[in-house]
Amino acid sequence: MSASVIDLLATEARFGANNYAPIGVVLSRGEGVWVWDTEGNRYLDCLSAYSAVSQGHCHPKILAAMVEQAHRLTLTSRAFHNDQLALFYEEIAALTGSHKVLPMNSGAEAVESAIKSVRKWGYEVKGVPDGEAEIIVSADNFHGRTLGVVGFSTDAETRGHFGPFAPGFRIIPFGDAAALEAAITQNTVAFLVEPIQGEAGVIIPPVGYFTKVRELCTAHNVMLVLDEIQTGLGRTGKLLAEQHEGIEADVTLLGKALSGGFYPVSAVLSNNDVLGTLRPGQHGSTFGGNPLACAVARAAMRVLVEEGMIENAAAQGARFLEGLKDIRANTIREVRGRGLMLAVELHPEAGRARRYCEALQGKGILAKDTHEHTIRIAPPLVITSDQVDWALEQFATVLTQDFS
Ligand code: IF1
Repeated sequence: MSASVIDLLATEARFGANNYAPIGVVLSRGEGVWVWDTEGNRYLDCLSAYSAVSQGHCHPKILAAMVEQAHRLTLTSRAFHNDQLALFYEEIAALTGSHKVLPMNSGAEAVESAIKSVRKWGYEVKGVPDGEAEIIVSADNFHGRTLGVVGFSTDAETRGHFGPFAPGFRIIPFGDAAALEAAITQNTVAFLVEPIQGEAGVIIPPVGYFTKVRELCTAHNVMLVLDEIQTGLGRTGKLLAEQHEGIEADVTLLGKALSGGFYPVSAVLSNNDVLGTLRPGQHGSTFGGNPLACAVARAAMRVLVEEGMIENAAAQGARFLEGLKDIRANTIREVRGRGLMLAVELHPEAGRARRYCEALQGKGILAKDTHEHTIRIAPPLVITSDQVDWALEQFATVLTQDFS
């Protein structure tokens, strides 16, 4: 590392809150699946900013939409109308088959907004006694970092010493429909769940789970809220991960790739009257639905569809998964994934996943460990077969080493 890079790292350490432990690479440029560090080394990005850069780094059409809009109008607040919001609503509703849209900024804000909305729906439509609404969530969930959200996390690191927390949440095991049925009461307003658990290590529920979940939610008038912030917009090889089981959520949460990584844009989408319960003054955000966000999101959705990225995610994801399964290495415990949301779980004796990610960096690949023994792989959806094959060669080399 050059002196200037060491200076940057020292300055970060000196002034920054120490809430991250990044891999030791300082990035300064990106294009498509590639990123470059300050010394000009090129890497294949196998994280895509946790799936936010699904359309590839600095996609030229999203960039053009952002620059054009930034020259015209960036922020009006919702005290006035702007000429982009209606078009954003129309296009996201058409794309996802939703009826109502609530624009926010971060993923966690979309989750908070959904919690508020389903509680309100519970009191005003379902008839739950005021203050009694219950929301069911899954163990090992990850829905963001805000106080409301970490309050129902089961991860000690995520929630430790941040309490006291809001009541009204029940936790059940992920992938267990009988547990859902047992947890539902007359006061249950919603089941909030990720279609595939990301942070937990790309955990795919048993086949048929969501079909059963849908049936139970319908039977008990419970809103099914799918957090598709990570799985949505093509990441799993379908527009929405719910399509793998042929179901429809009542409320869908999108974020991350909704802006192609240019700008924080999130949305709550609802298929029924959940968002219809919100009245003026009851919810909002200074930046939510601003013209710059809307213009960026419109372009991000357009290129995803027009450039065949969803189909490519399905095809390249299958290729990547097969290739990973073909690697004969006794470091590997399990390989799993759907579309381009993949993970390699290492045997505990193989050593920490972090060490393998650092070795991958040496081979020109940036990937991120999660939970000690899992390497998460989520490249931009524009990755080509040749790039997948090249990545697989690097993974094969690194995974056959022993860092225990
Ligand atoms: C970080 C993980 C990914 C999410 C789901 C809501 C949010 C996220 C399903 C909140 C955010 C992130 C945030 C990022 C790490 C990351 C992550 F490792 F924690 F699990 F992507 F895999 N719902 N996920 O995955 O969205 O408020 O961040 O916009 O650094 O904390 P946000």
